[in-house]
Amino acid sequence: MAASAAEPRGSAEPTGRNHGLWIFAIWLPLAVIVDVLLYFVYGPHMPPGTMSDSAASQQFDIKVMSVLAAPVMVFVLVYAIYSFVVWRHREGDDEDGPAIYGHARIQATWITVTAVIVLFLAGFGSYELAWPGFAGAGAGQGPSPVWKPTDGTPVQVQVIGNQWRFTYRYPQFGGFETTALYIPVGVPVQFNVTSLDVIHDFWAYQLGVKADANPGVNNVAYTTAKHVGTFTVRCDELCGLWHGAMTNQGQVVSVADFQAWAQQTETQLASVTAMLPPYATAYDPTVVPQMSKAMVKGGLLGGNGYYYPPNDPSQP
Ligand SMILES: [Cu+2]
Repeated sequence: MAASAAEPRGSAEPTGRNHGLWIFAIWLPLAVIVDVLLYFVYGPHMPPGTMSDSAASQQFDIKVMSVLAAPVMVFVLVYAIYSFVVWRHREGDDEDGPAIYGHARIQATWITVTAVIVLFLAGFGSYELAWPGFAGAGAGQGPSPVWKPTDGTPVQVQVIGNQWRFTYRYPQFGGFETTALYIPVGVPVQFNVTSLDVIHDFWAYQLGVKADANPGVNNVAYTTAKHVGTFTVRCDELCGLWHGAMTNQGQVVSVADFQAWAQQTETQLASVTAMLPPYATAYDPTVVPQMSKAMVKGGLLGGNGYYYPPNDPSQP
């Protein structure tokens, strides 16, 4: 009787309720439900879809990160709501809630859980950077890619950024250049991304491909399309007035359709291709004046419509 009278007035939990256990018991089922919904219900609709192996791999990464992040978010919300309900201020109660500071078990749990999550994400992220098929996850790898597709010879597509549109050259088909972008399904594609002026960024959303287009640099990105269809290309680096309009659509088609299109276009554009600079991994527009003199002298320039000069240091 005396003990109960001596108990601090307004003590939060005269019954000794185990708050940690309660919060855990509320959090656990909620976290499991949210994770299952995220992975299995929303997951298949997460960006950027599954049109290519790199896109599918990115969607998987986002699913995994969501499944790891959601329980943390749920814990924050459960803890906040629990605090509002259980530890809210009551009339005549001037005591603080239970202290976390100096609580060894809570501290050890906090450090362990956060360390495991961060270290797992570091390992997972490093591995996924090289995946799928260790071909670099659809990102630009610079001029000498570390990760290359191992299944067959890639179809080469050069992406040329230019204020304000992308054009595409196909070196395996005579190097013709066009504004149309076609790639075959089921075959590795190597995008050689460069620019003629400022920095652009080739972003083929549904393919999960994204690579900076730097003048004078060849930035290589790989992907393998998994099914036919249309994808959107946008410039994703602010590149001037009409940056927002720098977009076009690409097509993933069957291998036979791609071959037919490429061969037909090669024939159709042959006379134009003859006026282009020879295919190179990068072009340097700043050499125009010197080039022009040489080409005028050699009868190369004038009516031939040279569009941009080859990056050939041996030229005068
Ligand atoms: Cu651009």
